[in-house]
Amino acid sequence: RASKSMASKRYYLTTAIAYPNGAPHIGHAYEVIATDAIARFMRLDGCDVHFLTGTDEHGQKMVQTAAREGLTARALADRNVALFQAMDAKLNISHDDFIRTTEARHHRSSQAIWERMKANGDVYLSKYAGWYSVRDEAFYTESETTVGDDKVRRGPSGTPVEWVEEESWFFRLSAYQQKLLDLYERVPDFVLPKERFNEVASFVRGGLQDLSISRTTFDWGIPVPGDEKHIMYVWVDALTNYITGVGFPDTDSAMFRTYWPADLHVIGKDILRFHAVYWPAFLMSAGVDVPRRVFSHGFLFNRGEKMSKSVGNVIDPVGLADLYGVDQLRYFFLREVPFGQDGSYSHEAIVNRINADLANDLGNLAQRSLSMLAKAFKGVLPQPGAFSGNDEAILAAADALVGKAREHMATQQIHQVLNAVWAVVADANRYFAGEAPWALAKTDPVRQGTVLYVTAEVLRQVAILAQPVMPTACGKLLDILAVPADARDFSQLGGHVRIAPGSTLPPPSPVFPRWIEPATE
Ligand code: ME8
Repeated sequence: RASKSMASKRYYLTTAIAYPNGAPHIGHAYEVIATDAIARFMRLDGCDVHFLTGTDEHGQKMVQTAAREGLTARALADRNVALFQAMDAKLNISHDDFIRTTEARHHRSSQAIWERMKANGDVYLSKYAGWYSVRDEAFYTESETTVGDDKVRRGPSGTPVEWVEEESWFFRLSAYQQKLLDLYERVPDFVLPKERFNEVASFVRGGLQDLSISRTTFDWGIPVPGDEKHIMYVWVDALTNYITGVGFPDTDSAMFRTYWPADLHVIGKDILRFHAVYWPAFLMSAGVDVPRRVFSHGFLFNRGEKMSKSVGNVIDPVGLADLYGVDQLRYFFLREVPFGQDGSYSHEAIVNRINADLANDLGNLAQRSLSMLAKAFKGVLPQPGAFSGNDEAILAAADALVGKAREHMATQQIHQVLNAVWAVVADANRYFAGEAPWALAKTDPVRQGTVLYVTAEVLRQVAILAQPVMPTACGKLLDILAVPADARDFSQLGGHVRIAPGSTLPPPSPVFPRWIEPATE
């Protein structure tokens, strides 16, 4: 990692913490890849980044799955957490911390937030009687449920609900309606995308009921301080991970003061209500600043179908990365799916991106221009002659990229960053074809050298900008462009720095191989 400078802007971002009741699926991979690309982008842009991910290990879903598998919840968590960590390593995720909610630091933190909410008068004992979905770990009002033809009562997400009736501690969520609406008013991009924000705001305008925040019928969780027969509702403890990760309850610690409030929580659309309603309400009650933004990404479907074990199309993300390549998979997810919308993936769509965008557009341009350089100039980047109008135009397009990328990233439009970069790659291909440097070897070697120089400079800026999405492949491309390791961040973009003439490039090797369909019997 680049050393953290005192002057740089700090940036704290998180993923949701996954339930380790099973192996990680494609949705988990998608979320952590997207968040990783944002983290890497902010680091390359000079920020002091803290990136937290982890696992959400308590709750009834874990207890039920463990029982079905003949394990303790703890053993189930330990087994699956290892799979999440292995996935993160495989996918080249650059998180700074991995939190498990079963850790002692998190118990302390959860009990501390509870005590603060209670001291503020927002926590009281009563009785809960209502519907609960174990799969969603969520309480639903009767009117949110429906009974299907199969006689099963289900919640709004389609998961079965069961009747729960027990003594419970409650959080006075009803007292936060106006405060939340004020927050939404004050911070108009508190939730992105905008359409999701509108849904949240109208839900809150519809009125808020107090929230049951403890359970007594199982004991896998964090005990309620002072009333140990209750354990905390799993979402109270889960959301709190975001402050545990920066040292809560030690609010005077350097960590907490540096990084809280979080700049960005990246989560899926199914859990937006927890993050945009409950979480800021808990924090306001506890006297802790609210996060700056919640970004709700869409769901990934296999060829448009919802993934589920029963459909039998759950695909192991580690297997996909082995098959297509880690950077190829990262690129596919982030280019193919507009961030914030649902998307689908299929073998054909992945192969198309690998071959069209990576192997053809970027890979061929690099390979053709750099092997011509190796042959005609012995790998030494020539001093360019005077730039023509075409040279100036393509350089200007490359120079403008960093500004566009920053603008898109300010609202997490990762796909737009890639769209902008690949628009310049397409321009550069047209430029290269139009200038036909192969034909200049005999007639005008200086002009040939200039075209190759300009192409190498465009490739340099493209490779630097695509690093957050494809760290390994772009690192390789920058290696063969002989760009020093300390000259690969975004301060090197925009045109005030150019690739150094006279530098010797190592022999080029293809960075983006074509996908060749294996022969079938
Ligand atoms: O919800 N496509 O955990 P989780 C894209 N523990 N994203 C998906 C997805 C899909 N098909 N399926 C799930 C939980 N996700 C809680 C979070 S945070 C304090 C606690 C996303 O393992 C989902 O939206 O069910 C969520 O953001 C993340 O994966 C973890 O889901």
